[in-house]
Amino acid sequence: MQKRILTIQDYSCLGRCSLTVALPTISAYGIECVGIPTAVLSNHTQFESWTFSDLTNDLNPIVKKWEKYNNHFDTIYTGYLSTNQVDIVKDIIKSLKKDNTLVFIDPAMADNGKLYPGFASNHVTKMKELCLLGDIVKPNVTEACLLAGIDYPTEDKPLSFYLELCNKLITSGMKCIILTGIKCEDNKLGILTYSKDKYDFVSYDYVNASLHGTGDLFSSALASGLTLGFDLEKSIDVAHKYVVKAIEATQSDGLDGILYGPEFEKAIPYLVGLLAK
Ligand code: PXL
Repeated sequence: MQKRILTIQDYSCLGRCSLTVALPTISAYGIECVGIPTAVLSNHTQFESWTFSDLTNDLNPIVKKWEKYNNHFDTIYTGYLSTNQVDIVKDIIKSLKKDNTLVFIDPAMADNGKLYPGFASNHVTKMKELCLLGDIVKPNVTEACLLAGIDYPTEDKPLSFYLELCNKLITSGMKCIILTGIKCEDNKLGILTYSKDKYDFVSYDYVNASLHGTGDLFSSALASGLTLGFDLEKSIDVAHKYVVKAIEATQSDGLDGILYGPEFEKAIPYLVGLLAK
């Protein structure tokens, strides 16, 4: 049966992130991707300046038009949103979600200890409400700290710190956390999966690159793997390998991936090969 993901996030024309990476990545998994653009930006907000065309008033009318058509989604995946869009997106999830719909929330609001430009602290409060609707919430360490009200760690911390961080989020009502970007003492990067009954930690060799858009690339791949029915371990593994391949392609080209994002286009054949195995 053809799988289908609804993803709700912005379209940034320049600088690979959000819908620009979600659509092709989800398609490469053989999944139909229905994307609702929440805004159109000239480029993402890590550039010096940008245009922002707000599509908040289009969100409900778009979904309403689908009422008499096939509006079943295996997964609803949300990413970068404006603060005033969160309540609308919560209602869209509630109206479209069926018993077997996976709700995947990437809070996409902060990195490297800071909120993205344009967000104030009320964005965190709103995003927390959205995370409570998620079957899976995928924050990076900065986002998890903001959601839990814990200071961002400026030095390496033991695994117990991250277990406590995830535990706080689970205690606040979130179902399953996939925490990315954990700096480990042995120069590795870790991913912690934490739900009420268990946790799992995997670490990978550190890839020295901070490209904007890798979080969105990882989320798009992870949501796709889960939609295909892979377990969490396999979904994370495939998504991680795909992101690393994209980072390596960017580095070998010597281009400025920091702003322009990971060259995932070159990693798509590799991803398709992994999925065929
Ligand atoms: O990758 C996250 C993201 C998504 N969308 C926009 C952004 C960012 C990060 O800065 O600016 C518009």
